[in-house]
Amino acid sequence: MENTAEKRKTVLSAIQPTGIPTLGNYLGALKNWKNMSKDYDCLYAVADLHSLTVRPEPSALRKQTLEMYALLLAIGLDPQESIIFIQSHVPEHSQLAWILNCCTQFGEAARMTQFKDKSEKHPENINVGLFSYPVLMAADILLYQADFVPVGADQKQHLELARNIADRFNTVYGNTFTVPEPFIGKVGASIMSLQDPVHKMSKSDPNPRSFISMLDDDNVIVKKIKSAVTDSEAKVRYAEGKDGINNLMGIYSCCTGKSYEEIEKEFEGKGYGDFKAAVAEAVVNELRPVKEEYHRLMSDKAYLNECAKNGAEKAERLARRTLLKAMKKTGLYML
Ligand code: ATP
Ligand code: LTN
Repeated sequence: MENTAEKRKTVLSAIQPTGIPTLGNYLGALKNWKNMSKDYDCLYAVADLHSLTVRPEPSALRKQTLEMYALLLAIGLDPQESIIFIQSHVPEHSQLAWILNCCTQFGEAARMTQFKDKSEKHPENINVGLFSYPVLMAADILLYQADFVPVGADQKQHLELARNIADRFNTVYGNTFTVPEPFIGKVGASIMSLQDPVHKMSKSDPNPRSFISMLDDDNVIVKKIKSAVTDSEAKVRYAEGKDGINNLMGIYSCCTGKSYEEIEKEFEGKGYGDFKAAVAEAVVNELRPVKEEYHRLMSDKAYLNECAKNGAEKAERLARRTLLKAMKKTGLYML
């Protein structure tokens, strides 16, 4: 007989409230969050503590945190089904992060490419938070004994570090944490800039034509895709050296579910103009319901606050259990 009582696996992920997410964030991460919410016990957080590493203007951080929370609901995450919360509302994250800081080697944190990139880009503010950023991320994950962590390809190194920290803690103090696996979707894992398709699409790119924001108007989306960089071959096919077309094919594939082969067939004998028009239409159709729902939710702040409060309470119940276990194992004196 099938064992229906088998425990479902746990999924955790988080996104920083550093601005309206891009199509890259959506196809690389958020869309998988939604897909996984049916089959797993999912927790999704707005990582506001992580955003402090770039010292945002306080009123902007406050506003963007609520906006990001609303967007998570707008993409179709159901607060009854998944636990959706704001990281700083669950103090256990910071508490476990300190314990894990003491299980992380300086050298391994110094190897993180995101730390090196961000330090280079912002030499005026290389703070210790930026350095221990991935340790807080490990705490987010390990607190909930997460089995899978859906993220874009750029987060793989941070996930590797979280696994090493979990392993080390388990070896030194005895089995405490589940060692998490990254879940990186194949096609959307790295959506590239529309203007410079060898670099990832990023919401902090100074050129707004390089990215599509999830809340861009339909006509803006069409314009941005029309002006996307391509090549001179004028043939829709996935191949090395055709970064612009490969990227648009990836976007089209994520939005329509079609394979690269099917896309090549569909556009056989057609030019880039037709292809770009189809990509734009697919993206517009994909984002339209999300935008509508987002604007509806943003006009009901009381509902959003209520959901965030319930989410934090549910998350804290789980987090507390793991934190106490870790505290006990490390020898902290407990009453
Ligand atoms: P920023 O560009 O402002 O530094 P970001 O756009 O990378 O930030 P994050 O909040 O750091 O956004 O990432 C949220 C999630 O989106 C992560 O899982 C990350 O891997 C994923 N992601 C970010 N950019 C892309 C992209 N271009 N393609 C696919 N996934 C992405
Ligand atoms: N650093 C992540 C955001 C993040 C995260 C997490 C992702 C914070 N905590 C825990 C997965 C699991 C990023 O996407 N830039």
